[in-house]
Amino acid sequence: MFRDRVRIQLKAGNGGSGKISFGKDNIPMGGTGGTGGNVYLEGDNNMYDLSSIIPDHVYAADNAEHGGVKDLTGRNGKDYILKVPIATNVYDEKKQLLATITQHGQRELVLIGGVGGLGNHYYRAKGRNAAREFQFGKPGDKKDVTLELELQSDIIFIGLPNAGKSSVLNSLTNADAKVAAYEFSTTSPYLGRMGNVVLMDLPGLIERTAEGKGLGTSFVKHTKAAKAVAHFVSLESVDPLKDYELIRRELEAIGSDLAAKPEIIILTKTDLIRSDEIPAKIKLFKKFKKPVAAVSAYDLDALVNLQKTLSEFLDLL
Ligand SMILES: Nc1nc2c(ncn2[C@@H]2O[C@H](COP(=O)(O)OP(=O)(O)OP(=O)(O)O)[C@@H](O)[C@H]2O)c(=O)[nH]1
Ligand SMILES: [Mg+2]
Repeated sequence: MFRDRVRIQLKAGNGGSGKISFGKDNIPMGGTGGTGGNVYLEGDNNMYDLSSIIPDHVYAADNAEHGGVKDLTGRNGKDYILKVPIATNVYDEKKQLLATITQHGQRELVLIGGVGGLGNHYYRAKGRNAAREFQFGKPGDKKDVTLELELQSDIIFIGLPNAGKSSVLNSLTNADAKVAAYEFSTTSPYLGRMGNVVLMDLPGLIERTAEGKGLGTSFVKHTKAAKAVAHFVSLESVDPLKDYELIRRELEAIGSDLAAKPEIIILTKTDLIRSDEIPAKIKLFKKFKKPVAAVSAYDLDALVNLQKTLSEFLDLL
Protein backbone atom coordinates (compact mmCIF):
# COMPACT_ATOMS: atom_id res chain seq x y z
CA MET A 1 0.00 0.00 0.00
CA PHE A 2 1.28 3.41 -0.99
CA ARG A 3 1.87 5.68 2.00
CA ASP A 4 2.84 9.34 1.96
CA ARG A 5 2.43 10.15 5.65
CA VAL A 6 3.37 8.19 8.77
CA ARG A 7 3.70 8.92 12.47
CA ILE A 8 6.44 7.14 14.38
CA GLN A 9 8.45 7.47 17.55
CA LEU A 10 12.20 8.00 17.54
CA LYS A 11 14.35 7.23 20.53
CA ALA A 12 18.04 7.92 21.00
CA GLY A 13 20.11 5.55 23.16
CA ASN A 14 20.63 6.12 26.88
CA GLY A 15 24.07 6.98 28.14
CA GLY A 16 25.75 4.31 30.27
CA SER A 17 26.16 4.93 33.98
CA GLY A 18 29.51 5.42 35.64
CA LYS A 19 30.98 2.45 37.50
CA ILE A 20 32.02 2.10 41.09
CA SER A 21 34.97 -0.19 41.37
CA PHE A 22 38.25 -0.25 43.19
CA GLY A 23 41.73 -1.22 42.07
CA LYS A 24 44.88 -1.88 44.03
CA ASP A 25 45.11 -0.07 47.37
CA ASN A 26 41.39 0.72 47.10
CA ILE A 27 41.96 3.37 44.44
CA PRO A 28 38.62 4.23 42.77
CA MET A 29 38.90 2.81 39.26
CA GLY A 30 35.30 2.78 37.92
CA GLY A 31 35.06 3.99 34.31
CA THR A 32 32.65 6.37 32.62
CA GLY A 33 29.54 5.17 30.79
CA GLY A 34 29.44 5.27 26.99
CA THR A 35 27.32 7.67 24.95
CA GLY A 36 23.94 6.49 23.68
CA GLY A 37 23.40 6.12 19.93
CA ASN A 38 22.03 9.02 17.87
CA VAL A 39 19.09 8.79 15.50
CA TYR A 40 19.57 9.95 11.93
CA LEU A 41 17.34 10.07 8.90
CA GLU A 42 19.00 9.33 5.58
CA GLY A 43 17.75 9.88 2.04
CA ASP A 44 17.50 6.76 -0.09
CA ASN A 45 16.54 7.08 -3.74
CA ASN A 46 15.62 3.40 -3.93
CA MET A 47 12.57 4.14 -1.80
CA TYR A 48 9.52 5.65 -3.47
CA ASP A 49 7.16 6.02 -0.56
CA LEU A 50 6.83 5.50 3.18
CA SER A 51 5.10 2.11 3.05
CA SER A 52 8.08 0.29 4.55
CA ILE A 53 7.93 2.46 7.67
CA ILE A 54 5.67 0.99 10.32
CA PRO A 55 3.11 3.41 11.82
CA ASP A 56 3.50 4.03 15.57
CA HIS A 57 6.63 1.90 15.69
CA VAL A 58 9.48 2.98 17.97
CA TYR A 59 12.69 3.30 15.99
CA ALA A 60 15.45 3.32 18.58
CA ALA A 61 19.20 3.64 18.70
CA ASP A 62 21.09 1.36 21.10
CA ASN A 63 21.79 2.24 24.69
CA ALA A 64 25.42 2.58 25.70
CA GLU A 65 27.20 0.23 28.07
CA HIS A 66 28.01 1.25 31.61
CA GLY A 67 31.53 2.14 32.65
CA GLY A 68 33.86 -0.76 33.40
CA VAL A 69 36.54 -1.67 35.85
CA LYS A 70 40.08 -0.33 35.45
CA ASP A 71 38.70 3.01 34.27
CA LEU A 72 37.32 1.49 31.08
CA THR A 73 34.76 3.66 29.32
CA GLY A 74 31.60 1.81 28.39
CA ARG A 75 30.98 1.10 24.73
CA ASN A 76 28.89 3.74 22.88
CA GLY A 77 25.42 2.75 21.69
CA LYS A 78 25.04 2.10 17.97
CA ASP A 79 23.37 4.90 16.01
CA TYR A 80 20.05 4.23 14.30
CA ILE A 81 19.78 5.35 10.71
CA LEU A 82 16.25 5.40 9.37
CA LYS A 83 16.18 5.37 5.56
CA VAL A 84 13.51 7.54 3.98
CA PRO A 85 12.66 8.42 0.39
CA ILE A 86 13.82 11.65 -1.22
CA ALA A 87 11.64 14.67 -0.39
CA THR A 88 10.58 13.53 3.05
CA ASN A 89 9.78 16.25 5.55
CA VAL A 90 10.07 15.47 9.24
CA TYR A 91 7.83 17.31 11.71
CA ASP A 92 7.68 17.18 15.47
CA GLU A 93 4.46 17.09 17.51
CA LYS A 94 4.08 20.85 17.27
CA LYS A 95 4.20 20.59 13.49
CA GLN A 96 7.62 22.22 13.43
CA LEU A 97 9.82 21.14 10.57
CA LEU A 98 12.84 19.29 11.95
CA ALA A 99 14.48 18.27 8.69
CA THR A 100 13.94 17.93 4.97
CA ILE A 101 15.65 15.14 3.10
CA THR A 102 16.29 16.08 -0.51
CA GLN A 103 19.34 14.04 -1.55
CA HIS A 104 20.37 10.41 -1.71
CA GLY A 105 22.76 9.77 1.17
CA GLN A 106 21.88 13.02 2.94
CA ARG A 107 22.01 12.26 6.64
CA GLU A 108 20.30 14.45 9.23
CA LEU A 109 20.80 14.14 12.95
CA VAL A 110 17.39 14.24 14.63
CA LEU A 111 18.03 12.91 18.14
CA ILE A 112 21.13 12.87 20.28
CA GLY A 113 22.09 9.97 22.50
CA GLY A 114 22.45 10.51 26.24
CA VAL A 115 25.93 11.17 27.60
CA GLY A 116 27.53 8.66 29.88
CA GLY A 117 27.84 9.17 33.61
CA LEU A 118 31.19 9.52 35.34
CA GLY A 119 32.67 6.58 37.20
CA ASN A 120 34.26 6.82 40.62
CA HIS A 121 37.72 7.02 39.06
CA TYR A 122 36.82 10.59 38.12
CA TYR A 123 36.31 11.51 41.79
CA ARG A 124 39.49 9.86 43.06
CA ALA A 125 41.20 13.17 43.88
CA LYS A 126 38.37 14.20 46.19
CA GLY A 127 39.47 11.73 48.81
CA ARG A 128 37.92 8.85 50.69
CA ASN A 129 34.44 10.35 51.07
CA ALA A 130 34.02 10.60 47.33
CA ALA A 131 35.14 7.06 46.67
CA ARG A 132 31.62 5.85 45.98
CA GLU A 133 30.51 8.79 43.88
CA PHE A 134 29.36 8.18 40.33
CA GLN A 135 26.75 9.48 37.88
CA PHE A 136 23.90 7.80 36.08
CA GLY A 137 23.93 8.01 32.32
CA LYS A 138 21.59 10.56 30.77
CA PRO A 139 18.56 9.15 28.96
CA GLY A 140 18.49 9.55 25.18
CA ASP A 141 16.00 11.97 23.63
CA LYS A 142 12.61 10.70 22.54
CA LYS A 143 10.30 12.27 20.00
CA ASP A 144 7.04 11.62 18.21
CA VAL A 145 7.57 12.65 14.62
CA THR A 146 5.53 12.68 11.48
CA LEU A 147 7.15 11.90 8.16
CA GLU A 148 5.52 13.43 5.13
CA LEU A 149 6.52 12.70 1.61
CA GLU A 150 6.28 14.99 -1.36
CA LEU A 151 6.85 12.76 -4.35
CA GLN A 152 9.39 13.99 -6.87
CA SER A 153 9.12 13.30 -10.55
CA ASP A 154 10.02 14.86 -13.88
CA ILE A 155 6.95 13.94 -15.89
CA ILE A 156 3.50 13.07 -14.58
CA PHE A 157 1.10 10.87 -16.52
CA ILE A 158 -2.49 12.02 -16.70
CA GLY A 159 -5.51 11.06 -18.74
CA LEU A 160 -8.84 9.29 -18.57
CA PRO A 161 -9.01 5.88 -16.89
CA ASN A 162 -7.96 3.05 -19.21
CA ALA A 163 -5.98 5.37 -21.48
CA GLY A 164 -2.97 3.08 -21.06
CA LYS A 165 -0.87 5.18 -18.67
CA SER A 166 0.25 2.34 -16.44
CA SER A 167 0.96 0.07 -19.40
CA VAL A 168 3.30 2.66 -20.88
CA LEU A 169 4.93 3.33 -17.50
CA ASN A 170 5.67 -0.36 -17.11
CA SER A 171 7.05 -0.60 -20.63
CA LEU A 172 9.31 2.43 -20.29
CA THR A 173 10.61 1.83 -16.78
CA ASN A 174 11.37 -0.77 -14.17
CA ALA A 175 7.93 -0.16 -12.63
CA ASP A 176 5.38 -2.87 -12.08
CA ALA A 177 2.21 -0.81 -11.87
CA LYS A 178 -1.13 -2.56 -11.96
CA VAL A 179 -2.70 -2.72 -15.41
CA ALA A 180 -6.31 -3.71 -15.82
CA ALA A 181 -9.19 -3.43 -18.24
CA TYR A 182 -11.34 -1.55 -15.75
CA GLU A 183 -11.32 2.08 -14.68
CA PHE A 184 -9.26 3.32 -11.75
CA SER A 185 -6.95 0.35 -11.63
CA THR A 186 -4.33 2.85 -10.47
CA THR A 187 -5.39 4.22 -7.09
CA SER A 188 -2.29 6.11 -5.98
CA PRO A 189 0.74 7.73 -7.58
CA TYR A 190 3.32 5.27 -8.88
CA LEU A 191 6.88 6.08 -9.86
CA GLY A 192 9.25 4.54 -12.36
CA ARG A 193 12.71 5.50 -13.46
CA MET A 194 13.70 5.81 -17.12
CA GLY A 195 17.45 6.47 -17.03
CA ASN A 196 17.73 9.61 -14.94
CA VAL A 197 14.15 10.66 -15.66
CA VAL A 198 11.47 9.85 -13.09
CA LEU A 199 7.96 9.25 -14.43
CA MET A 200 4.87 9.34 -12.24
CA ASP A 201 1.72 7.46 -13.11
CA LEU A 202 -1.43 8.87 -11.56
CA PRO A 203 -4.96 7.61 -11.04
CA GLY A 204 -7.21 8.37 -14.00
CA LEU A 205 -9.01 11.69 -14.09
CA ILE A 206 -12.65 12.05 -15.08
CA GLU A 207 -15.17 14.79 -15.50
CA ARG A 208 -15.65 16.52 -12.14
CA THR A 209 -12.55 15.02 -10.53
CA ALA A 210 -12.00 18.57 -9.30
CA GLU A 211 -15.21 18.23 -7.28
CA GLY A 212 -14.09 14.96 -5.76
CA LYS A 213 -15.55 12.53 -8.32
CA GLY A 214 -13.59 9.38 -9.11
CA LEU A 215 -10.50 9.20 -6.95
CA GLY A 216 -10.45 12.92 -6.23
CA THR A 217 -7.50 15.27 -6.13
CA SER A 218 -5.49 14.21 -3.07
CA PHE A 219 -2.63 13.29 -5.44
CA VAL A 220 -2.19 16.88 -6.58
CA LYS A 221 0.32 17.77 -3.89
CA HIS A 222 2.69 15.23 -5.42
CA THR A 223 2.63 16.90 -8.81
CA LYS A 224 4.10 20.23 -7.70
CA ALA A 225 7.71 19.32 -8.37
CA ALA A 226 7.11 17.78 -11.80
CA LYS A 227 8.50 19.66 -14.76
CA ALA A 228 5.95 18.48 -17.27
CA VAL A 229 2.78 16.55 -17.96
CA ALA A 230 2.30 13.66 -20.36
CA HIS A 231 -1.35 13.66 -21.37
CA PHE A 232 -2.53 10.21 -22.48
CA VAL A 233 -5.40 9.85 -24.93
CA SER A 234 -6.58 6.46 -26.14
CA LEU A 235 -7.18 6.07 -29.88
CA GLU A 236 -9.65 3.33 -28.98
CA SER A 237 -12.02 6.16 -28.06
CA VAL A 238 -14.71 7.27 -30.50
CA ASP A 239 -13.71 10.89 -29.95
CA PRO A 240 -10.12 11.27 -28.70
CA LEU A 241 -10.21 15.03 -29.15
CA LYS A 242 -13.21 15.32 -26.85
CA ASP A 243 -11.46 13.13 -24.26
CA TYR A 244 -8.45 15.40 -24.42
CA GLU A 245 -10.48 18.57 -23.98
CA LEU A 246 -12.43 17.09 -21.08
CA ILE A 247 -9.23 16.41 -19.17
CA ARG A 248 -7.82 19.84 -20.03
CA ARG A 249 -10.94 21.45 -18.55
CA GLU A 250 -10.58 19.28 -15.47
CA LEU A 251 -6.95 20.31 -15.02
CA GLU A 252 -8.01 23.95 -15.10
CA ALA A 253 -10.76 23.23 -12.57
CA ILE A 254 -8.43 21.42 -10.19
CA GLY A 255 -6.75 24.77 -9.88
CA SER A 256 -3.16 23.81 -9.16
CA ASP A 257 -0.40 24.74 -11.59
CA LEU A 258 -1.00 21.40 -13.31
CA ALA A 259 -2.74 22.99 -16.27
CA ALA A 260 0.13 25.41 -16.79
CA LYS A 261 2.91 22.85 -16.93
CA PRO A 262 4.45 22.07 -20.32
CA GLU A 263 2.56 19.17 -21.87
CA ILE A 264 3.22 16.40 -24.34
CA ILE A 265 0.24 14.56 -25.80
CA ILE A 266 0.60 10.80 -26.08
CA LEU A 267 -1.90 8.97 -28.25
CA THR A 268 -2.10 5.35 -27.13
CA LYS A 269 -3.33 1.98 -28.39
CA THR A 270 -2.31 2.66 -32.00
CA ASP A 271 -2.59 -1.10 -32.58
CA LEU A 272 -6.37 -0.79 -32.32
CA ILE A 273 -6.72 1.43 -35.38
CA ARG A 274 -5.48 1.03 -38.94
CA SER A 275 -1.91 2.21 -39.25
CA ASP A 276 -2.75 4.51 -42.17
CA GLU A 277 -5.19 6.36 -39.89
CA ILE A 278 -2.55 7.29 -37.33
CA PRO A 279 -1.11 10.37 -39.11
CA ALA A 280 -4.58 11.90 -39.40
CA LYS A 281 -5.18 11.36 -35.67
CA ILE A 282 -1.88 13.02 -34.84
CA LYS A 283 -2.79 15.91 -37.10
CA LEU A 284 -6.03 16.48 -35.18
CA PHE A 285 -3.98 17.34 -32.13
CA LYS A 286 -1.50 19.63 -33.84
CA LYS A 287 -3.73 22.63 -33.24
CA PHE A 288 -2.81 22.59 -29.57
CA LYS A 289 0.78 23.47 -30.54
CA LYS A 290 2.21 20.84 -28.26
CA PRO A 291 4.41 17.85 -29.05
CA VAL A 292 2.34 14.80 -30.00
CA ALA A 293 3.55 11.19 -29.92
CA ALA A 294 1.70 7.99 -30.79
CA VAL A 295 2.40 4.63 -29.21
CA SER A 296 1.14 1.17 -28.54
CA ALA A 297 2.16 -0.73 -25.45
CA TYR A 298 2.72 -3.67 -27.80
CA ASP A 299 4.99 -1.89 -30.28
CA LEU A 300 8.58 -2.02 -29.13
CA ASP A 301 9.87 0.42 -31.78
CA ALA A 302 7.23 2.97 -30.86
CA LEU A 303 8.12 2.61 -27.18
CA VAL A 304 11.82 3.16 -27.88
CA ASN A 305 10.87 6.24 -29.89
CA LEU A 306 8.67 7.49 -27.08
CA GLN A 307 11.52 7.10 -24.64
CA LYS A 308 13.66 9.32 -26.85
CA THR A 309 10.86 11.82 -27.43
CA LEU A 310 10.24 12.19 -23.68
CA SER A 311 13.92 12.75 -22.91
CA GLU A 312 14.25 15.32 -25.69
CA PHE A 313 11.05 17.04 -24.59
CA LEU A 314 12.48 17.41 -21.07
CA ASP A 315 15.83 18.63 -22.37
CA LEU A 316 14.07 21.48 -24.16
CA LEU A 317 12.37 22.77 -21.01
N1 LIG B 1 -4.68 -2.94 -27.43
C1 LIG B 1 -4.04 -2.23 -26.49
N2 LIG B 1 -4.46 -2.28 -25.22
C2 LIG B 1 -3.79 -1.55 -24.29
C3 LIG B 1 -2.68 -0.73 -24.64
N3 LIG B 1 -2.25 -0.12 -23.52
C4 LIG B 1 -3.05 -0.54 -22.53
N4 LIG B 1 -3.98 -1.40 -22.98
C5 LIG B 1 -5.04 -2.04 -22.20
O1 LIG B 1 -5.93 -1.04 -21.73
C6 LIG B 1 -6.40 -1.32 -20.42
C7 LIG B 1 -6.06 -0.18 -19.48
O2 LIG B 1 -4.65 -0.02 -19.39
P1 LIG B 1 -3.94 0.68 -18.15
O3 LIG B 1 -2.49 0.80 -18.49
O4 LIG B 1 -4.30 0.01 -16.89
O5 LIG B 1 -4.65 2.10 -18.22
P2 LIG B 1 -4.54 3.33 -17.20
O6 LIG B 1 -4.59 4.56 -18.01
O7 LIG B 1 -3.36 3.14 -16.33
O8 LIG B 1 -5.88 3.16 -16.38
P3 LIG B 1 -6.28 3.72 -14.90
O9 LIG B 1 -5.19 3.29 -13.97
O10 LIG B 1 -7.56 3.08 -14.60
O11 LIG B 1 -6.38 5.20 -15.03
C8 LIG B 1 -5.71 -2.64 -20.03
O12 LIG B 1 -6.60 -3.68 -20.29
C9 LIG B 1 -4.50 -2.71 -20.96
O13 LIG B 1 -4.11 -4.03 -21.22
C10 LIG B 1 -2.26 -0.72 -26.01
O14 LIG B 1 -1.30 -0.04 -26.41
N5 LIG B 1 -2.98 -1.48 -26.89
MG1 LIG C 1 -3.26 2.99 -14.34
